Amino acid sequence: MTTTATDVLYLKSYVNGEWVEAENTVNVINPANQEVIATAPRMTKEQTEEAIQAARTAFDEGEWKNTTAKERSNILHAIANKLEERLEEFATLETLDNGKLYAEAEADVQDSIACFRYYAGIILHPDGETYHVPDNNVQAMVVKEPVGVAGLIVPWNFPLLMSIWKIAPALAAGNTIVYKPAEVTPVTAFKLFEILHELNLPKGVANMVLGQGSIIGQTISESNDVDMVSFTGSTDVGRGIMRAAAGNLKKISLELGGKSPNIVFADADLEVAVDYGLFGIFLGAGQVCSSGSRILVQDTIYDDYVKRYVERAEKIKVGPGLDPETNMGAIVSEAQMNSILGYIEKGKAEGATLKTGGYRLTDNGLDKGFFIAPTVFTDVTSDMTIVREEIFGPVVTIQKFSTEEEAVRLANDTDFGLAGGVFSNDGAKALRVIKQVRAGITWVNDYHPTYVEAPWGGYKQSGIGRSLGKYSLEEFQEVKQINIRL
Ligand code: TAP
Repeated sequence: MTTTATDVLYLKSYVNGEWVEAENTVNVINPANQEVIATAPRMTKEQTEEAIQAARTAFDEGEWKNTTAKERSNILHAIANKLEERLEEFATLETLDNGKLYAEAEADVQDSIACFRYYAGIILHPDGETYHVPDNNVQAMVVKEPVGVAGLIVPWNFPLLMSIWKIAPALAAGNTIVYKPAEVTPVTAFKLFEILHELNLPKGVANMVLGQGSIIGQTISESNDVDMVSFTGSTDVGRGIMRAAAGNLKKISLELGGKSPNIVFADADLEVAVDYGLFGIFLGAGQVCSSGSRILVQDTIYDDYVKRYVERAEKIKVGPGLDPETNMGAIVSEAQMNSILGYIEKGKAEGATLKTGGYRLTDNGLDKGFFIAPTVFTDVTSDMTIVREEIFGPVVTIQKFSTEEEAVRLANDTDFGLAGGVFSNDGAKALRVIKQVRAGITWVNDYHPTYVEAPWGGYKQSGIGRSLGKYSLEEFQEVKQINIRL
């Protein structure tokens, strides 16, 4: 396997069944070495509006919404099959584009395939209802229908997987889509649309617009011709989308940021808790919405936990994602790296103890890429910036608690509510505590596994609505009552 890209790819957008270019382009770089791997068009507001119109016409006048569930299921299976044939190509490109480990990218492609197959299956399940009304001469029922034109806006941390989490249920439900990947990671999006093009989806059903969020994402969110927006990204942009969506009261689904607690009780298996404490934050170099970025450890084992944790963090080998020796990959962009380094400086300035890491790595050939050493802070207080704000990088804080009540209070002392973990060998206590954690995605004696069958999303400022499972399909559906006089 090579560790660099060979050919520069020339990406295009995809509108109404045609490949489309733009006047301006932007270079897409490999964050492990800053080599240009692709050039991508920067579409304009007008071009975005054309894509929206294509989706609108395809929904209102095209045959798509009258396809049977079985026909759409077959298309999703066909996409999954093609992705499977090209798994290595997709995983390699994802690694080059995003900086993550090849093994992580490979798992993302496998999860993407599973997601297409899941929605190909679930769309065939009975989903209507009948209900009783106080009139025997009326047959009453509920049916599900597509929402219409769905705008799908995704971030750069799981470029392919976050896209598929939206595209699969949106198409399964019979919507037409206008999809915008993050500008820094558009490569696998383009490759996915090669597959959709080969499969001859009806014109206008699936449109992809490459470029800047402030133009394309904003246009989609404001458009009166878009019926819903499904967004994954930062809480601030999510707030803006909610405001923009108010124009035509479009349906919204927001998967936003997190600052998730990972609680370790003294009766936990310490090695397991350290393992998952590390995996919880250093997977994807901490650029994961559900990262366990606040570890809370019971006072009687605190010193031991911190010692073992720091020793293990210092053994993590950071490097290019395609190098099989690497345990943690690059930061996605220079801007993101600088933002993380800024948080580290704030942590130091506000009085936290930096136990390890805290700097950009430049030795051993890493100087051309964006790499940060795994970083651990202790002696933190709940009012510190590094405890309150999502850093989205390989930076963890380890805080001490003494009682169960204090653990719950600290865990919930955040504006976010995306994820959380509890480590304990007392099953009743673990369940009691996890039930009190105000978050949508939780684990006991585990961290991060994600199942396509299960709802994914947050409480509080971590979002509105749920991805995955039957829940996501429902996000992309309207519910209609039909009453028939007999
Ligand atoms: P954002 O900056 O919010 O960007 C997400 C997407 O929104 C990108 O495609 C971006 O475009 C676009 N965007 C930017 N400005 C916009 C606007 N005014 N209107 C509409 N769209 C706009 O987030 P990010 O930095 O890519 O990703 C990191 C964040 O995503 C973190 O907060 C993380 O927690 C969150 N995240 C959450 C989840 C879940 S499931 N909750 C999963 C992954 C990530 P460009 O960047 O291309 O300009």
